[in-house]
Amino acid sequence: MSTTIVRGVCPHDCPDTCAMLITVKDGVALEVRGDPEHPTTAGVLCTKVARYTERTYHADRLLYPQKRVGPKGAGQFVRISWDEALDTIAEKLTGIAAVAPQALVPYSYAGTMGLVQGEAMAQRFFHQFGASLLDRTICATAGATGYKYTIGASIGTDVEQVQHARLIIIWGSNPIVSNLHFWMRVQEAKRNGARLIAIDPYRSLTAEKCHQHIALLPGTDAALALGMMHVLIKENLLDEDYISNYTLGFEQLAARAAEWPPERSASTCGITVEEVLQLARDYGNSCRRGDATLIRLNYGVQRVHGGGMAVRSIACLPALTGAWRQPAGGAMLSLSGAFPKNNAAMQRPDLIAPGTAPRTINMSSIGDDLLRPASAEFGPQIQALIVYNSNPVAIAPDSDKVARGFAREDLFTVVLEHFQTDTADYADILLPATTQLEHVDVHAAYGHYYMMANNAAIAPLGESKSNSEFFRLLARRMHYTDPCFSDTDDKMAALAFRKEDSRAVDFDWESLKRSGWQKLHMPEAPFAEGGFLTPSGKCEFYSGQMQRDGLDPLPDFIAPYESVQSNVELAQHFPLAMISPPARNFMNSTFVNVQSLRDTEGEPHLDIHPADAAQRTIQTGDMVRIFNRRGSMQARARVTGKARAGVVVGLSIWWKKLSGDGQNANAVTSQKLTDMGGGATFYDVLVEVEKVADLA
Ligand SMILES: Nc1nc2c(c(=O)[nH]1)N[C@H]1C(S)=C(S)[C@@H](COP(=O)(O)OP(=O)(O)OC[C@H]3O[C@@H](n4cnc5c(=O)[nH]c(N)nc54)[C@H](O)[C@@H]3O)O[C@H]1N2
Ligand SMILES: Nc1nc2c(c(=O)[nH]1)N[C@H]1C(S)=C(S)[C@@H](COP(=O)(O)OP(=O)(O)OC[C@H]3O[C@@H](n4cnc5c(=O)[nH]c(N)nc54)[C@H](O)[C@@H]3O)O[C@H]1N2
Ligand code: SF4
Ligand SMILES: [Mo]
Repeated sequence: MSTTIVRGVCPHDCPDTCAMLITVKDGVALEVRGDPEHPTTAGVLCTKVARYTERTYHADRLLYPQKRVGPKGAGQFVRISWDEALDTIAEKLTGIAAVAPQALVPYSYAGTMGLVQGEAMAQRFFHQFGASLLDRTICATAGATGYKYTIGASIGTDVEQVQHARLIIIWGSNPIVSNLHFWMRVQEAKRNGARLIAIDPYRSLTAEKCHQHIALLPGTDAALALGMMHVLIKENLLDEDYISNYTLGFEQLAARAAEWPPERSASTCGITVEEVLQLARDYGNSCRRGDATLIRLNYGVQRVHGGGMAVRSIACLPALTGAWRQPAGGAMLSLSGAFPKNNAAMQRPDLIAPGTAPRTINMSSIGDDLLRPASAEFGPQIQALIVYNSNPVAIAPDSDKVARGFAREDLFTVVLEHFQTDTADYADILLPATTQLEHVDVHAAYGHYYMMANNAAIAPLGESKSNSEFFRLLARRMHYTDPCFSDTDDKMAALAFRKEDSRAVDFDWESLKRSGWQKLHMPEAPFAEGGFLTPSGKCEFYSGQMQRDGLDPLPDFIAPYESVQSNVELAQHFPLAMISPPARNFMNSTFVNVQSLRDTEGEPHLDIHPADAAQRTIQTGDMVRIFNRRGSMQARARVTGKARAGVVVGLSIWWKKLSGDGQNANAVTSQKLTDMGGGATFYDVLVEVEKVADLA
């Protein structure tokens, strides 16, 4: 057989959504490459996904259905047939449906970002069943909500403009790790003379390569943005014309900003007054010169109590200075709101029985909810979980509670996976899922404006089945008759975007499959002349909607739940803030089991500032225990100024069972939620660190 090249898409939860070319020979995928023709991929895949064939053909791939034989969590399984697996699940779920359908809960996130293998056939199934709904808050909802109140939708500067920017503020983002193709354009801007400023408690790989690094305390970004506003207003570094035409509530905002002189901002953020002043002046003057001035704010700022307000406060800045006028200026968080997704057709919420309103479970507090008994408020106890595209035992906060919940003997758990993850160890039925090389899918993106098609490159390995095929088969077992349960993956993909929307007017699935990608129709500079998607059509410094939602209608600083300044009592016992952002060679917990990538990361590390280490007589190479009242984990210390004083950094997310003590950073994170959007607060944590005797 000859060699063929198949067009695919990287499925991972990464803004870049790269176009892949898969070389296939005799039914075997030999190699994946970045498509050189795709404008943002530009022929480059990150090191992780360049290893996609190593992951796909990994010796540990799950290849057939299994059922549990040992205790929950021990990971002992025996092979069964698909028929037995489906019969067992259907029988169990039929019993639950008869009593309390909401006792079934889906648990899924973005293991694949595909719209077909994500929430299409799966949601149809859960809606027909009457299962609980899942609020998918684990990553981005706080920031998305804060941005929406201010800008109106997740839309921002087109990444294809970034090379023209003259000043780029990289705010709570580590693009060398998490947004490589944006970084490639930042490099081009830098070669053209752009200045780069990183705002991050950690001297990340990215911060290291910027001209300036402002190392503020975690969870204090809104205070910095308010201090900047104070200076911009006081020194009249504003675009008054832009403000009067395209914004709402400047007077109220100015009154609020007046409360934030640079001294207050600096002391809240743990930085110098000079840093606040200089940042505001650099930003304001750059805009005033008419230089394209871009803020790449990212999810790093919003995994804390005031995460929504942090994003909202930062998102006000480009409207104050008119930075949106330039195509390469403005702000980017997520661009996903530009895609006219047809969720109603894909997910069929109309299948929910009329007159019923299933409850919503927040995925960020699944630990508590799994341990919660039935009550009038909560409804039925959770009796069954179907987990796909996620690894909650490793990635959800307050992991000890999550694991205790998953260990409940009376809980029935189905896990669809590529590998026997920490979560899979708790499954009653463990099912083999296909990878992106083995199924069809259609993708939106959140770091560029292209609709993307993934063709199946190879046949499913072993007896693996796609998520959509599993839910189709289960629907048949449950005797669901709606014709939508027979839709093929191609039929669903063809429904993905609304062609009535001018941005996707020429979307055609068959031609997208052939071409691989197609750009949405978007203006070059989305808000150059206003046109915000808020109720007023303006950038809302003052948000009436927030007031109606019971929130402060103006930007404000909301202190972390856990910090030395905000929780003095707790800080006496646990004086160090801990953050656990992504390690370069992992994708959340995906790829941790790929040997070559794990070898590069080595083992779990904790970066600690020399002053904090000295107080605890910790040296580089010591094994340390990181703990608080929720739990503890061990890691190898690296004494380094990369971590600012008072903050320790444990790059993540390790599989618990592949780290020394069977724990990871989520042993110490909490289930408290953000100020808006119900998001997780992974970077709002106080811990203590001590040296442990190293038996290794
Ligand atoms: N290689 C790799 N790439 C990834 C991922 C991965 O796991 N590995 N994960 C993907 C996913 S799901 C997501 S959501 C994105 C996340 O990627 P980003 O949006 O970039 O967010 P984080 O990685 O959470 O944090 C980015 C930076 O914010 C810093 N930070 C932490 N707390 C604060 C704070 O309070 N304020 C400020 N200013 N900075 C803070 C961290 O030190 C980190 O350097 O990356 C995606 N890309
Ligand atoms: N401490 C700490 N915890 C965090 C974070 C942090 O920064 N620090 N980041 C948080 C963030 S931003 C996020 S987005 C979450 C991510 O958490 P998750 O969404 O759970 O992401 P992954 O850990 O990558 O797990 C995805 C799983 O889906 C599986 N998978 C992939 N494709 C398919 C498929 O087609 N079918 C099926 N059935 N399975 C598939 C993969 O094998 C993998 O095990 O983690 C959060 N947890
Ligand atoms: S993880 Fe991101 S950078 Fe890497 S190939 Fe996928 S989309 Fe591209
Ligand atoms: Mo995420």
